[in-house]
Amino acid sequence: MNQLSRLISFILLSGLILSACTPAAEPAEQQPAPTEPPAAAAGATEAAAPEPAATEAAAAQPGAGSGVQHTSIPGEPPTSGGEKWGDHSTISSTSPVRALVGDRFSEGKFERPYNANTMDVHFPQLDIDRAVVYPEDPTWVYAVITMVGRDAGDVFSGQYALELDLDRNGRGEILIMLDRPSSAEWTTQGVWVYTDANADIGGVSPFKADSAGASSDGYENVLFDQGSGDDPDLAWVRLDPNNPTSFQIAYKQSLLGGVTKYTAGILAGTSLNPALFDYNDHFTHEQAGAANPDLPVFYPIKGLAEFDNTCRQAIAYDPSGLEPGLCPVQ
Ligand SMILES: [Ca+2]
Ligand SMILES: [Ca+2]
Ligand SMILES: [Ca+2]
Ligand SMILES: [Ca+2]
Repeated sequence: MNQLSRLISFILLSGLILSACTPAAEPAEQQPAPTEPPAAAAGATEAAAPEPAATEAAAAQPGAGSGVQHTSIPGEPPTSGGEKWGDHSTISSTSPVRALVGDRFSEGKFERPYNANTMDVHFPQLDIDRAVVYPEDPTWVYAVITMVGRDAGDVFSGQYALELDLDRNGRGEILIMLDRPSSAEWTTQGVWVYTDANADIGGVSPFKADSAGASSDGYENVLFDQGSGDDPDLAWVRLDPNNPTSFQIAYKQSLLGGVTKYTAGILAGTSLNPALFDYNDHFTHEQAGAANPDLPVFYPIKGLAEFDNTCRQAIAYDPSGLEPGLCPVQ
């Protein structure tokens, strides 16, 4: 081999070594995180515990939904009328670490705004006090949700949902979900609208715990993601300018597809997972636990904690009384 061919061989060999080494030397590609939905939405495909770390959702939220061009912004909710309903609270109880009323897993009633197992921390920001829905406006439906309070940091550090049952059979069709409402102005940030496109929520019996519902994927369809969707103005949230323990939701009448009579319920939790509706079809009673010590086999709350819901309120009609989960008719 002469000098020239040795040089060429050296160059070729060097090139081969370099090209072989180059890919391995490059750092692993970073996953683009900012567009990821919050933990609750990301968990939609997982039948996991409903309490993914709230701090993960916080990291994902800022910036999401920004830059959306809005053309229709909600106004002021009415100050009178509306469909009102209340929920239990244990905050005034002289004996904490329990909820004697309002928590009945087998019937889909939850009153457990406490930490798991010890139940010695009460979360006022997860304890629903009352709600009102104003269905009269031709464009917007307004809902005002009042919690027992804010958290120790004076914020609503939870996730909240308004569940709508358009055909009043107990199986919800629409879930409007909020992640830690904090804006004084109407915003679509932190607002999602889900639908149950394959109508599999509730198992055999809506509101009743039954294992047949465990295969349900819950609310699997994302109709609206913080301003992304066919209608960028579909659903909004803001803090209630008149009450520090309330926040307000506005959603378009058009979301209801012409339905004017339906039922609505509220849920609150450190983290809500649209895939786990109905919650009592995705846990056993043993796993979920109970808030009432009168059920010693299941007490205290375990896998399903930091969680509250309300009965279903009839919106804009007189209920028959047969609607599953219906609030007591007054
Ligand atoms: Ca409550
Ligand atoms: Ca339904
Ligand atoms: Ca069920
Ligand atoms: Ca579904």
